[in-house]
Amino acid sequence: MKFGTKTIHAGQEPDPTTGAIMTPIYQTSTYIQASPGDHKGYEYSRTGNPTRSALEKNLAALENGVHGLCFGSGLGAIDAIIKLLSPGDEVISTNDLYGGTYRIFTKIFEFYGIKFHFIGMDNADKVESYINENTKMIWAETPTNPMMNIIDIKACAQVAKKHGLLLAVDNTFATPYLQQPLTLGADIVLHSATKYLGGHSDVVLGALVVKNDDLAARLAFIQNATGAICGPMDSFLVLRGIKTLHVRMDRHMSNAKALVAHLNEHPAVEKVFYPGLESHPGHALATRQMRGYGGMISFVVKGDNHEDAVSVVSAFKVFTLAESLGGVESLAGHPASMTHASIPKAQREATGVTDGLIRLSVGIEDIQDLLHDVDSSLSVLL
Ligand code: P1T
Repeated sequence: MKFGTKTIHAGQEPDPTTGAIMTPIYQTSTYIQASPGDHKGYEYSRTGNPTRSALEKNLAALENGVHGLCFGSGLGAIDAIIKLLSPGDEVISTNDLYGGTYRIFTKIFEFYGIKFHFIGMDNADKVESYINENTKMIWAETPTNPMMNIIDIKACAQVAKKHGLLLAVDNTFATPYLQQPLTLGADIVLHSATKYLGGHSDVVLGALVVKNDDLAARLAFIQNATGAICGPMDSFLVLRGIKTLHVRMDRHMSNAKALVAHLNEHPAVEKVFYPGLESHPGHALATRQMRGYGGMISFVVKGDNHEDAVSVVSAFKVFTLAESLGGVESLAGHPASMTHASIPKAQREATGVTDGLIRLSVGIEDIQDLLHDVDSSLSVLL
């Protein structure tokens, strides 16, 4: 099946008992056993639930993987990945990443003896230079949140293979429509399905997809043993959202393209970060690695100061000032004080997350309204 058919059909069969076309919300915690161990494939909903299974199969197909595993949030999924490691193990991670990922690494897992090296991942040789005998994993997020840097998945996968490491890729910003990390050699792909996969800002959910059976079994053990699963209603909402993923992404991207062109010429804007811009350092790589450049844009207001950025994000009328991204509605955020506030100021500024940076999650509204909103909000600075 092609991608736009998989979104609608993969992992989903008409319900065997009623013929219902849509996967039912199996709102049950447990399942009958005729005698101990004699059941129809499900025994307890932490271990497995048919609505969650349909979503897990669907995501495995979209990512060209074999096994999907769903969790109560993107961070719940990240937590499961790091639990593959032991005290003393080391991870090389991009230094430009979602603030909550930085927080779970430094405030939870460092306490359990895992060491993280946060580095710029513009070059796979640089990644390789941080490897020592304790290194077990490379952690990439691409495009990065919020600076829209592009990391070469194939080159990182080669380094990971050479040294026997796992490569985990957070594919939240790209979605499997634009980029399939497993096909490029990654071992684990991670999603905050809260974002584009769900697509309607009505659910929090996380997902992993892998190809390797042993790795899947270890992750399924962690999923069941630590219990950070998602419920059937939330699984249903993400399954429904995914059916329109490819259609939504095309519109997110055409709207983003028009906004980028406009912002790039705007007198109140200092710099625009979008991999579709030819001036973006990751443009050539993004063109090779992705089907399109996505719906996320970051930009710095002229003068790069906190007050001006806050006045602009507070003036939006169609864009809503809010955490999160990837929904049909346009959202604006101020990373320094919102999504990336958990990263120490000096460290976040070193990666470009300055006080004047604004992040836009471009929705699928009419582009004229979005352009008008950006213009009138930026006019407070002119
Ligand atoms: O919010 P949750 O579903 O737990 O997913 C965490 C997460 C993981 N990875 C990336 C790239 C993310 O952007 C996120 C969540 N991000 C936001 C809430 C945000 O506004 O950036």
